[in-house]
Amino acid sequence: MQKIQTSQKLFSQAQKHLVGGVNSPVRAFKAVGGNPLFIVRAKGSRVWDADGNEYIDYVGSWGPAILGHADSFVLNALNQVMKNGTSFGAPTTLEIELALEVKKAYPSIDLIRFVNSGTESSMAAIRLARGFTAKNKIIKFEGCYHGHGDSLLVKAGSGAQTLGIPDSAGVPSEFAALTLVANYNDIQSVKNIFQKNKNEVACVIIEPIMGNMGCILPQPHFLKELINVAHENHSLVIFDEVMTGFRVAFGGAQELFNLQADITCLGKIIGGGLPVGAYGGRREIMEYVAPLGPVYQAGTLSGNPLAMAAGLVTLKKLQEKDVYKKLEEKGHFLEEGIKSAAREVGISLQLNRVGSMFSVFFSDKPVLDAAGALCSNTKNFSTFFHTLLDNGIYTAPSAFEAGFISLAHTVEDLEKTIQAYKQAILKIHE
Ligand code: HOZ
Repeated sequence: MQKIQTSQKLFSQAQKHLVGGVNSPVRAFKAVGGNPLFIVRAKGSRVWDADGNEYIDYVGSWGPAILGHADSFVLNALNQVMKNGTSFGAPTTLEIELALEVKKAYPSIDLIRFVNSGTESSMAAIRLARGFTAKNKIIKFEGCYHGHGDSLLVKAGSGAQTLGIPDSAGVPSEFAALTLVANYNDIQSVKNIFQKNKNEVACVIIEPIMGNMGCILPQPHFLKELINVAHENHSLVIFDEVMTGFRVAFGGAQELFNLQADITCLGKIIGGGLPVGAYGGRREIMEYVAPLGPVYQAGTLSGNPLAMAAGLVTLKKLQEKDVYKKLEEKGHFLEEGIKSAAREVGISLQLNRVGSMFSVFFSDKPVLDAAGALCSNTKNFSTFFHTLLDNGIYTAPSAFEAGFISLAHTVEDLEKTIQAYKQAILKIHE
């Protein structure tokens, strides 16, 4: 076991001043036991904690670090831009440049609005859908997580699921009643809701590939049928691509499955590691947003030059030759290695993966929805997680989060990771 006394001391101090010692609950090690590691430095595929331990990182800042940490092109761009000031609260050319790159990737987006986080983007997208359709109800899917907006903390995944509060206290029941919950990969559940709520549903919001209940893939035709059903009912479809945007393909899940959402939420990668979110869609919908239309949404730091610059460089680098092919190769190598380690140990697991985004579920059945993820064996997850950590592998402290591979992960990193997974699998089956 590695020494973590400094992290422990820092966590004791942090708990005196910060709620639970952390600024986002999923960072706490509550579900796995022990204390969170304090990270002092990150470069490429690695992070280092306050005690000097080095880890191969699959959290990747929960998704943004697709180029690897502290990428030199991103750092150079930030250095240049910050010399001219960090925030003006006024338009800059960088916003136009980043908008153009995003539109290149997403043909479904005519107009875009940059915000500061994925949460902001989904909150605004819901308000826009309600404003545009003049309807109040929304449909979401069990286990999907779209940030911590009131309407969306209903049967939510990610930290809310990990900590056992998928329906948060503090959300008025009157709000929650407007959120109707369907089952992912179950089109009939969506049809039933529309049937019972005729002309009342403003939109369906979905992570087209789930990433907040672990990584769960859509069945063939599910998303296409979802769009058809929603449109037949005069409802909008919001794809929350905060995680999948620029991750599973340059144009996210929409490129991968050749689909177009009415509104798309983005975040994580488009900020290159700085706080950013965005929502965009067809012109006639986006023209409902102020100052063009009656749906109000604003932000002092929205589109600030540092975040725009980091995002711009990141998106430019992602357009270099074979980037997504390389990510797929790395993902495939890791997947095959972990599966073969599991076979050697003689246990069943499901490895769900799209390109560089993956999850392992200890189940002998395919995991296709939140119920499937919850049925997987999470009893020994804590032991599994800590064995990975002891072997130098940093993953999310939750059985319900995806792992992310970056362009900086080397074959040696992946080989070491496979060995660590083998140790962890052995440990929980001793
Ligand atoms: N969407 C991320 C987790 N799936 C956010 C991380 C956090 O909640 O801090």
